[in-house]
Amino acid sequence: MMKVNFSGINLENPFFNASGPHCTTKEELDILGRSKAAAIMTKSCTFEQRDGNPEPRYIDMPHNSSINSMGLPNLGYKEYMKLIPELKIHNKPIFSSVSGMKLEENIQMISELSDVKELDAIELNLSCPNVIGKPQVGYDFEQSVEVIDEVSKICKKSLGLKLPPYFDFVHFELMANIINKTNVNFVTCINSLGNGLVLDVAKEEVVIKPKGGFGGIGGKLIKPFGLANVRKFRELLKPEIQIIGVGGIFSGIDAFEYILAGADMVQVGTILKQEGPSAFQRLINELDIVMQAKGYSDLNSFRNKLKIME
Ligand code: RRO
Repeated sequence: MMKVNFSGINLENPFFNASGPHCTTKEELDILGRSKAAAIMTKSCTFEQRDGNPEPRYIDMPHNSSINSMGLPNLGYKEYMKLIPELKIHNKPIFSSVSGMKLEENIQMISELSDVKELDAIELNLSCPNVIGKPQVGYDFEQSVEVIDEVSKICKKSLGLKLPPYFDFVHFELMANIINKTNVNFVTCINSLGNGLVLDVAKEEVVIKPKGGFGGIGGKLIKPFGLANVRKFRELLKPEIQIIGVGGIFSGIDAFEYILAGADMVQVGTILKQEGPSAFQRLINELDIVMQAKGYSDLNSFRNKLKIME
């Protein structure tokens, strides 16, 4: 009833984890494997292992939202190359998120990951907001053309791009035109809204340590931007490019909205951090209830069917 075909793979339901919380270590990834998530995504990897930024670097905010400046803590891509075959025991598609500091690193990591036969897809992260001195590639259109061109030449897996949130129609069009000229298979919209600032009024202080308190905002607060990016890219991208929606999905209704706006699959970040992997079963149940109430027997019955006013 909730089956999805994504990049030629059949999945049981449209939910899996966003690259971010609960997907860095083998233990965390195995727990995801045993959950109801339809696929497993690994934390964005870099060339070398990284400890990330100083703590506190993640804080829950009211209204199921969050701020983070993790700074890409991860085991390094070689370790994920070893882990991926072990994760196949869970019999789920495996996505690897890659976030090199330089083009050469992305090329090296993606060409080596392409040879891991148990890996199904690569999500190239063009939108990490939290590495000091490294602007988000997805906001630099010239650099994006170069990276996407080079990477898509050597990637032998289904290739996706994790995009930052865009706010202006001109920028949506610029990025969609770049992507439409390549053989990218999917885009993931959106990463956290970069460089928000959250304050603790009692202490008259910022709530996270890195970057003077500036960090990526995730969760409910950013859902309207996630929906807008999915909707706009669905309008502008070639139909064969699939879309993963992410940003503020806390309920089956949120997931319904993303699919109505055009998403093929959906990911969860903040709710996974706050509720843990049991969230997947709850989300599946809730989406099922919405679909039954509306009389939809599958996701295609309402995907990308959002109405606008004449
Ligand atoms: O690790 C992080 O600080 C981080 C990354 Br790579 C990202 O893409 N998005 C985010 O909110 N945090």
